[in-house]
Amino acid sequence: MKKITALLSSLLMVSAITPFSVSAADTQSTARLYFSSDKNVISTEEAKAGIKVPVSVYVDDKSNDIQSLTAKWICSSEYVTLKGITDPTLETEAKQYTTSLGESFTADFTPFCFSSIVDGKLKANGSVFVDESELGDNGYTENVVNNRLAITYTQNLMDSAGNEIKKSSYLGAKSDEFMLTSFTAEFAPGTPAGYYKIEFIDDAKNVNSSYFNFYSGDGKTVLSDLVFTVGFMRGDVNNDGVVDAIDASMTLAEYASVSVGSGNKFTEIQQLAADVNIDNELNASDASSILAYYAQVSTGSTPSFD
Ligand SMILES: [Ca+2]
Ligand SMILES: [Ca+2]
Repeated sequence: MKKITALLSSLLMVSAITPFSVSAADTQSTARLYFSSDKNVISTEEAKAGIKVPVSVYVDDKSNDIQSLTAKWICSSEYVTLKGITDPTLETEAKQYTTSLGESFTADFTPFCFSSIVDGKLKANGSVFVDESELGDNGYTENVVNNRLAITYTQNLMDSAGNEIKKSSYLGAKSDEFMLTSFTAEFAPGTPAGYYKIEFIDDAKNVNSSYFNFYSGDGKTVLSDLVFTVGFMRGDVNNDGVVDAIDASMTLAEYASVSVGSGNKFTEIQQLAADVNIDNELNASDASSILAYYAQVSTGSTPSFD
């Protein structure tokens, strides 16, 4: 146990430092595509009955430099179906919206971040286009066969001289105040316990990739996948509703026990909950990730296992 405690404290030191590390000033354009879902943990009961989970797609464009973007994503599980992608040009009932800057506007279609407010009204300055092979019935992608969805935007706001207007085309003060699109992840009745991932397709050499075009500089693309858990909470090994140092310690103890041939003591569900890097193995890096996650929670930053 002494050895484990020592290991744990060295892990704690490493993980406590990591969240605070600041990289050198980056002159590159940077942007991150990510999913947002109110619900990432699905209970055994919910999975038994089947459940529809709404998911939104956002872009965090720190450099405010994206000219166009394509986002494509997939879920490879047979238990999950992606459907109902929101078409930004689809007309709905007119509604009143307010941005973080306090500007009010009326929109008769879902506001998305590649928009702007002109004369108090929402104007879409993006367009939706997809590869011919990906076209769905509604002119946007809903490729049910491959369980893959995609959406593409370009900005094309011009001033009176016909020059492209830069850095003015997002709705709101930041790019990720309004979503790019939304869809539904449908979990089939009887979905078993486990991890379920919705992943951005990111093979840059493949035409079916997610990518950004930037106004200037070399763009850096960050794609953050979405992980659902069914029947447990990721990292919560003792199932007390929180992820903390106890979970990390238990994971390390289990790893040590297996390493010295004393056998596996975790239940199947605990094994899943502890395998936070989802590689079907339990080791010190899982314990370290759990601790790092706990450190992020403790410092008030948004925690992430990825
Ligand atoms: Ca716990
Ligand atoms: Ca692992």
